[in-house]
Amino acid sequence: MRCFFDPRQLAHAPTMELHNGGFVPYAETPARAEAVLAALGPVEGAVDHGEAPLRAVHDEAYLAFLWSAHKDWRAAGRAGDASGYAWPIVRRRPLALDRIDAKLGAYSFDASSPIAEGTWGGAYWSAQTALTALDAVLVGERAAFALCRPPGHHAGRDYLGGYCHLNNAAIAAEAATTAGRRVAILDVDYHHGNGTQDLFYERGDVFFASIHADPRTDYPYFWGHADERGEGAGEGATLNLPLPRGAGLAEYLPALERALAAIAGFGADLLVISYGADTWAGDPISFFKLETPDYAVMAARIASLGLPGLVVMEGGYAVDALGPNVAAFLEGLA
Ligand code: Q9C
Ligand code: ZN
Repeated sequence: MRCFFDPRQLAHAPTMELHNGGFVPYAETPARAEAVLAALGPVEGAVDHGEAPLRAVHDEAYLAFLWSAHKDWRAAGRAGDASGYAWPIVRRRPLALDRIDAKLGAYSFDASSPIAEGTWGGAYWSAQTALTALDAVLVGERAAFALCRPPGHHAGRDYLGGYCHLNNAAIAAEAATTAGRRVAILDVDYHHGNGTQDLFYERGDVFFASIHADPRTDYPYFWGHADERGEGAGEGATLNLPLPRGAGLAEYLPALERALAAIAGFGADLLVISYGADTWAGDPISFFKLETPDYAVMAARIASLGLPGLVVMEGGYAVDALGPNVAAFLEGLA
C-alpha cells in the first residue's frame, strides 16, 4: 500500500510545562510519527495543494488565527505554547476580540491542542499529506495511508481541541466530494470524532459513522451519543455507535458490521477511515481492549466493502505499540 508522510509535519512539537518550570514533550508528540514510520516501508512526501482545500472546510478567520497564534502569544509576553483557558460559554456575543488569550478561547473547545512555533507548518503538512494520499486513491489505488500528525478529527470549522488543529479526514473527504465521489467517513478512533461529525452534520452527501467510547464516560463527553443522527438534509447521515469501556473485539465487531452495512446502504464509492490506535488494550489514556492482531480482523471486514479507501491517522498514544498496530491494520486492509 502506498504510504504518505511529510517530514515537515514534525515541526509541530508541543511541550508541557512541569511544576519545576521544565518542559517535556506533549502526549501528542513527533515520536508518534517516528514510531509508525519505523514500521512502514518507504513513504512518499506531500504535494502542496495550497490553502484552498483547507478553506473549503475551515473558517478563514480561524486559519488566520492558527497561523499567527504562537507569534501573538509570545508577543503578549507569554512563555511556552499557546493554549486556551477561558471559554465564552455564558451568553456569548460574537465579539471579534484581538487579545490572543480571548482568541484561543473563541477558537477552541478545550485546552488540549497547544500551539507551538511549528504548529501551523506541522498541521498544514499533515493536511497536505491526507490530500496527497487521497490523490493516489482518486487515480485508482485501492487504498492509501496518510500518516497524519497532528491528528484532526476533533477539529471543526472554526475550532481546535483534542490534540487536533486541522481536520485532515474532513479536508480529504471534502476534496473527494468536490472530485465527484460519494464519500463515507468511518471513524474508528477510541474518541468520538466530534469535529468531523459537526462539519458534515447537516449534509446528506457525506456519511459519517463512528465507533467510540461512550461519551457518558469518555472524552469528548458532549458529542457522540447514539441519538445524534444528523439534522436537516443530513438527518440519518450520521451514525454513532458508542461502546462501553472494556470493550474488546467481541463487542467491537458487531458495531463495525452495523457501520459497514450503513455505509453500503448509503451507496458510498469512496471510504475515508479515521484510524486511531488508541483502541489498543495498552493505550495510556483509553479503555478498550483491542489487541494488535484484532486490527487485521477489523481492517479485513472494512475491506470486504470493496470500496477504495483512504486511511487517515488519528490517535494512539502507546508509542512503542503504534508501529505494529498500524502495520496490522494496513495488512488487514490489503
Ligand atoms: N489531560 C485523539 O485521539 N484528553 N485525541 C485531554 C488532558 C484529550 C484525544 C486530557 C484526548 C484527545 C486524536
Ligand atoms: Zn483518540
